[in-house]
Amino acid sequence: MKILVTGFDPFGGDKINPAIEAVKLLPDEIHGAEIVKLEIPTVFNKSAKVVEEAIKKEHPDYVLNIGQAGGRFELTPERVAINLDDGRIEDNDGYQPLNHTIHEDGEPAYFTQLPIKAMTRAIRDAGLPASVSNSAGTYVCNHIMYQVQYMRDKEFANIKAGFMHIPFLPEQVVNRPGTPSMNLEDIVKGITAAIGAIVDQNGKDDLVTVEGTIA
Ligand code: PCA
Repeated sequence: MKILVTGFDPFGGDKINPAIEAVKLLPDEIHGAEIVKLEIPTVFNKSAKVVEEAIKKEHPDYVLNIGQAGGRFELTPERVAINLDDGRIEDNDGYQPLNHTIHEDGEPAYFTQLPIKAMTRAIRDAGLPASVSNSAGTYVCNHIMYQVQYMRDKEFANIKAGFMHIPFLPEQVVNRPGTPSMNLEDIVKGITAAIGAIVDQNGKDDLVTVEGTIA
């Protein structure tokens, strides 16, 4: 089994993005699955082209995109991607779509094929905070999650794909009082546990457990 794991580059004035830092530190093999790591730009559309090329080259069974969600204190596997780009800030190419439909011929939303509850459970079992999230926002993270689902819908039907958000690193919150963070080692541990759950749950339905929050 092969799993393509991507991490975004820094954006929005930060010098570092925990997503690509953590992805770089993942083991090359998790529960017997080969892990292919890829850095992608925090840029609408271009990020999707980079992932599409990697899918064509690597033929992964699973795609897991990782991104930073500054302000969250848990690792949060995402349930759903919506057909909307609405940037609070410009992307790294200076583009800021507002109220923009990603694909006119795409579904309004796509649900992930990843076992998000098993992933959340596995992260919690590793001793780290996690919960299922029901919104990946409307910036480049939701965009890439939606784009990979759209590719799956139109072209790569056999792929299972999804997204996980991760918190800031401690060094990013030094001047952001009251903002949660998680150290890099723990983020890597949490992502590794989540990927382990993807492998273990392969071919089975997701767990039927409570792994979310109220919101
Ligand atoms: N987080 C942003 C985009 C890149 C990243 O790491 C987001 O949540 O949309």
